[in-house]
Amino acid sequence: MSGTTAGDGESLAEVQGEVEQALSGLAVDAPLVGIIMGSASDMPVMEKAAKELTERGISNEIRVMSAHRDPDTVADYSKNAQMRGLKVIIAGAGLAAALPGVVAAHTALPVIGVPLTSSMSVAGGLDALLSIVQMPPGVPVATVGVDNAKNAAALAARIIDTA
Ligand code: AIR
Repeated sequence: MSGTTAGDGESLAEVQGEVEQALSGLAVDAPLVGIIMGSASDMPVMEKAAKELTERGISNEIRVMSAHRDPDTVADYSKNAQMRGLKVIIAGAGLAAALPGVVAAHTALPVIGVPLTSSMSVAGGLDALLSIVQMPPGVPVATVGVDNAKNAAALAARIIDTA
C-alpha cells in the first residue's frame, strides 16, 4: 500500500492540493478594504473611494448598512471583518454619523470615517464631522474631510502599503 488515501482512490496530497488551490483562489478575490455607508443616498460620494482603490489595484467591497436602521448587520459585519481578510474599513455617514464609531467599537481594524453631507445636513456637514471625529479615547476613527471619500481610499492604500 503506498501513500495515504482520502477515499475514492484520491491521495491525501491530491486533496490537499485541491483545497490549497481553492483557498488561494479565494484569497486573490478577497477584498482588502470594506467600504460601507449609512444609506444608498450616500453612494454617489462613497463610490469615489471604490473607484480610487480599484485604480490602485486594491480589492474592495461596497455595502450599505446603517448604524441606526440596521444595527445588527453593522455589528456582524464589523466583528467578522478581520476574519474575512479585510485590512481597513472605510465608513461614511451623514447627520448623526454613528457608523464609523460603531464599527470601531466592534473591530480592531483601522477605521476611516468619511463625514457626508446630505439633504438634511446642518452647517455643511459639520454635524457628521463632529459625530465621527470626536471619538472617546481608546477607540480611534481616522477622519477625512467632508465628502472626501477619495482621501479615505488614499489613506487606506497607505495603511495597506506600509503594513
Ligand atoms: N444615516 C443613516 N442611518 C444613520 C445615519 N446617520 C445617514 C446616512 C445619510 C443620511 O442619514 O448616512 O447620509 C440620510 O439618509 P437617507 O437614507 O434618509 O437618505
